[in-house]
Amino acid sequence: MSGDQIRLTGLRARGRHGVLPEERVLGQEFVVDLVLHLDLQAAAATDDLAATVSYAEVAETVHALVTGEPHDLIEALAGRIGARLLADHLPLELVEVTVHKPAAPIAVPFGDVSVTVVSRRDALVVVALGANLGDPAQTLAQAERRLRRVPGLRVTARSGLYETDPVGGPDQPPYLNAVVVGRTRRSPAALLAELHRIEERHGRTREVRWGARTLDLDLVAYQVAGQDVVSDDPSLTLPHPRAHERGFVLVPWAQADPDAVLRTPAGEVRAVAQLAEERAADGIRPGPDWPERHRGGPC
Ligand code: A4P
Ligand code: MG
Repeated sequence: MSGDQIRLTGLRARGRHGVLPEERVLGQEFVVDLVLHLDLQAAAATDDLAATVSYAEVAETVHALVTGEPHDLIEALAGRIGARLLADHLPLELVEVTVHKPAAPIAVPFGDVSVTVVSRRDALVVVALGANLGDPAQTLAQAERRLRRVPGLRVTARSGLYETDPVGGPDQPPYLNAVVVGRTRRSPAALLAELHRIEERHGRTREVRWGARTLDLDLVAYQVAGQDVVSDDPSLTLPHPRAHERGFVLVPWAQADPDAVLRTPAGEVRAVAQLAEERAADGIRPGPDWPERHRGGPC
């Protein structure tokens, strides 16, 4: 975790949470404190609200949940607040929600009672790797190792290497492609920045779109609770707008995760294995084995 945080404390609202009938009728004051963990480096450098989370919006969400549907337990309220904040705000990696109930029905004198529930993001992420210049097998192997070292990303599966005919762009050599699947607490934007950093370490420059390259890393999909996060932002479109029609992504992805699903741009949720089958004849061949890491080599 980066250590960056936003703290929002003392949010007060009347709610009807509790197990006693009078608590449901009369209601009482609840106080919420939040610690939001997220990477604030981009916001600090750019002064751009889009790179962080609006605490005003967060406060309104919390207010609506405290004043809304009653729960028996403040634990449940705290968990609900955490889950909603993670769902609404992709940059959030971890949320600590403390709910105080200072007027709780306790028969002896007391100062305060509170619970703290910690909710963590655990998204599924799919990264497509491609290379057709230099030594593509070594490049993809190094890139895969670098992905394993990205903070907050846990690689859970990788496909084999596939040799694929180039799609689009100028005349160029065949590609080696692969797909890596993992779980992450990082946001899509933070992951894309990590992918770009890995590409740059392999000398990737962006001259010809769809042209030959030492390394291309695309964020193909980012799924929360089994559902694709959708973004039409041109700098980060999710799911990747061409993934559903590209055999060089679909075939390795289906091999790495046979149960994967993908939301197409038309809004249909399709099995990746089936999409892959439809594209399997598009110049996709099993490639070499992943190269062994050689001692003393660059990594
Ligand atoms: N961008 C938007 N959304 C995303 C996303 N989900 N993942 C933006 C990654 N990048 C995303 O990408 C161009 C811009 O797309 C970036 O500024 C990024 O912010 P790029 O990597 O600079 O350029 P590119 O790779 O040429 O474009 P793109 O759109 O990623 O191309 P494709 O569709 O990935 O095609 N044939 C074979 N056989 N194998 C290949 O791997 N790859 C391509 C590239 C063409 N033909 C190929 C292969
Ligand atoms: Mg790309």
